[in-house]
Amino acid sequence: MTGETAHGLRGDYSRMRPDYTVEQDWAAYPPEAHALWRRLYERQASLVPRYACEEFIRSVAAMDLSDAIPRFDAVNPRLAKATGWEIVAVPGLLPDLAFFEHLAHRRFPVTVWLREPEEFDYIVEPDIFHDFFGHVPLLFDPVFADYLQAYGRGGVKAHALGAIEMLARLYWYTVEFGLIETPSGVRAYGAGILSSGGEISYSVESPDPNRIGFDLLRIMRTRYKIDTYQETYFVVRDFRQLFEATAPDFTPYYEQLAGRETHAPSAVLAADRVLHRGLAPVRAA
Ligand code: HBI
Ligand code: FE
Repeated sequence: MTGETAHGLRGDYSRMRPDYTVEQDWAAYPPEAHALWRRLYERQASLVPRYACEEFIRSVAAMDLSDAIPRFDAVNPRLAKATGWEIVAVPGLLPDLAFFEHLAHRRFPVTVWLREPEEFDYIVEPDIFHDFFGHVPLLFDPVFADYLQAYGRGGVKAHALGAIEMLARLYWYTVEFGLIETPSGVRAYGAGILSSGGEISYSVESPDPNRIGFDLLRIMRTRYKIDTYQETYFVVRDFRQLFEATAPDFTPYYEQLAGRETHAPSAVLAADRVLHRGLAPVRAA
């Protein structure tokens, strides 16, 4: 994703506005798309109570997403009331800066198209199931919602400083693949995990991957893989820890990290707070 433009991506970018938004055109989804959504929803909903954090579980239950592809205009008034966030419809992946500008203004871009039935278990680009089911529920949590806006503001700044790569790693290991400590053990809050049929249980209970305490600078130096389950997950104590980590200006961090070597996705370091050391941290999805 990093540094790419919208060129060559799946989705119809021909009718978008300058800020990359489009109309959702809910009436145009065929019945088969709603049927596929129901199957995707059913599988994930059966896993969420065991593996997701409490905030996510509560939100999903309140949203009632079981019947059909959700309408953005139906959820937006409730979201606005809860946290002041809004969902905007987009054709697919956005250039980094356009994406960050939306987050910085409390707008979450959600892709309008749904995957094909053959992609039930795995999809490379984010579709409406990943974006909506995975990301939207936590926008109802006030602290997480503030974190995501702070991330967007940081992204706009990082873009100007040429430091997107470090910030993209933070997004990856928190918003997409983050774990959180809870009274019932480690649970998932990352959208990439929560929208995946296989990685949701793998991330939380498999002995294979590392689970390491959240450390901002450590994460910004850690590479990631986009085509396998993660070899390492970073675990936050709560969403406040995330929000507070993003409060300072990152500019000195980027200077400090510039030119230093990066860590492999599977690395465990002497300074890590290791919650679980992976037994087999390399494995195909
Ligand atoms: N666009 N629609 C969409 N969704 C994303 O999650 C996304 C994006 N563009 C860029 C991007 N993510 C990442 O490169 C940044 O978060 C780093
Ligand atoms: Fe995502």
